Amino acid sequence: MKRVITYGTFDLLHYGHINLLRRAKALGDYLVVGLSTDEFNWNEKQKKCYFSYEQRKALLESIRYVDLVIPEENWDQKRTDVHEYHIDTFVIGDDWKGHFDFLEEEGCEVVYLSRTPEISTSKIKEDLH
Ligand code: C2G
Repeated sequence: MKRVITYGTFDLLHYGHINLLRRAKALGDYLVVGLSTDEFNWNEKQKKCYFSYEQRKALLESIRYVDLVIPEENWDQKRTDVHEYHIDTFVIGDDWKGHFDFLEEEGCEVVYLSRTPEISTSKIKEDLH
């Protein structure tokens, strides 16, 4: 049983997110998603989400590729999450390339996947505006 983890805000869920989650799941058998809480988003990423944590969690849990959703409350929890959830592989979009290589020290494979071009939550908001 190969276990994979990824993290994100996943606000205004779109096909770029789905492309990431599908490829992340394809790297193993079980996918955990660390979902950024509203507080973490605002305090650490200056993101104000359209959907609340609970709404974003419900959306993610309805995706066939996602097996478990946990809260992402700080930048440091990844080091302990990979042990607590027995993670083999950490995956995230390559906009984060290099940022999480330290997880290899925890015995975790680190994979950066290409982002889906042309789509982002901020682009959706701009276009709708
Ligand atoms: N993503 C993608 N293609 C896009 C948009 C997003 O592949 N067009 C990926 C991102 O690279 C990320 C995931 O989808 O892996 C979630 O994106 P965001 O919700 O923007 O996540 P982010 O704010 O980057 O949070 O600790 C890590 C952070 O919580 C990551």
